[in-house]
Amino acid sequence: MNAQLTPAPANADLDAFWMPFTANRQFKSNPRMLARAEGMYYWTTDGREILDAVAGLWCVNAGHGRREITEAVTKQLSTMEYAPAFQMGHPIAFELANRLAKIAPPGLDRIFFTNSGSEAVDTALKIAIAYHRARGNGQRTRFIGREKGYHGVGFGGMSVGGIVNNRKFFGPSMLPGVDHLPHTLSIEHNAFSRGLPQWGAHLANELERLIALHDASTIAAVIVEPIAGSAGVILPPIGYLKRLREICDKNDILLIFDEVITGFGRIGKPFASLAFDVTPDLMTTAKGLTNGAIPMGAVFAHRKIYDTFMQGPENAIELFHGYTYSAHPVACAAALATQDAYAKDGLLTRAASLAAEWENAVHSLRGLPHVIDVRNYGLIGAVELESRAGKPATRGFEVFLKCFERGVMVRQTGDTIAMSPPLIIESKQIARIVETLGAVIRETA
Ligand code: PXG
Repeated sequence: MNAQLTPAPANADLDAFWMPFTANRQFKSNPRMLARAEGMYYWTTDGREILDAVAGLWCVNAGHGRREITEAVTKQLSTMEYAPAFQMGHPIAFELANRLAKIAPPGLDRIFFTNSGSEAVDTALKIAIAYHRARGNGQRTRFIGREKGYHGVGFGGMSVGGIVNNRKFFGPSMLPGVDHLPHTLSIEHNAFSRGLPQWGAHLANELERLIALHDASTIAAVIVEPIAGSAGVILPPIGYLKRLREICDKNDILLIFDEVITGFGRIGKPFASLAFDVTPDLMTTAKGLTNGAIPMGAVFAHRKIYDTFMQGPENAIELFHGYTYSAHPVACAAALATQDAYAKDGLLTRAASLAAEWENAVHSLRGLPHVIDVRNYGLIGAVELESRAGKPATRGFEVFLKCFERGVMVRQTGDTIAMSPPLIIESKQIARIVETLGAVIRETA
């Protein structure tokens, strides 16, 4: 097994790669290099086995090294490596859209392909504005996002997002006309809630205040993650999403769910909107769409939105938007094989059967030193550690590093440790993640 591992580059060779969302100097002084992956595990360049508690970055839902995906990608590469999707088509793009339409939330059966979550978000925002314009409401251009929201890093996603560090360095280069709802994280009211918190549905009513301020006639859409991931796992209080839906309906405002992390089985249903029984007008996805194997995103649009665009001269392009790699054949092949794998192994609902065990496991960390909250839903978990005075995020980072040294890869944002394992996880691996994290937290001052 070790014979197949790629050797780590010499330290001097690490300079050229400007790493994304990474402490480059820290990393390059002590690199953590992954070389191979299979099932629930990575192996480092020096041959250590690492249990993957985050599905890569919330994307490898069917586990690593799925042979059926590799085979589909290989076959597609050797049959037709690329085909344009502008004024041309290729069969598996339509096949994939039809497959996705079958598992989509009710009515959201028109699919636009992108290459990432960020592009899916920017696409959804543009569709929202153009939709209102097509209905004669060209003044509806504002967006309402949410504090602590993460919608990728394009200018649109950054603007509707609410993570301070992702915004403050980029000055005034934000979309104009964006406002934000308050986030729903309240450790004061909801610490150690199991599943959805009881307190906080009323925070949705803040949307009415923003509508009163800007007037509904200026607002195109509200965009939220049903469960926020990047900001450290923030759950919707019971009733919150339904209330947002009601207010949007009353005011003819589109509701966009960003399901880049919640999509494809993460919380025990194909999509969070199905789990929470709230249907948005547009839904953004990526990550689990291809099991992370090939970059791809998709926007699911309600049929009424698509139909609104299908007017005017027959030969007119209805939406002036798209990417060279929209519906890339290799990505389509990867996505189809991924959907087959999910169906074959029942992965789009497997998290539901593991949720109680997962919940008990992560909540067993309650009571350990500095643990101020534990949050969970489906196969998502988070442990919030008290920040060290004047040194935010250092405790979280130390815990992340020590877990990695002991062979478990978790994700750290600030002082929150987030977990989102592949949906193929077994009981003994759940136990190992929690034992390792618990031991590390116990010995981290
Ligand atoms: N929306 C949401 C809700 C996301 O979580 C994106 C959009 C952007 O997707 P792309 O494919 O452009 O990265 C994301 C991405 C983390 C983490 O640790 C989360 C993401 C990316 C990297 C790290 O929580 N989510």
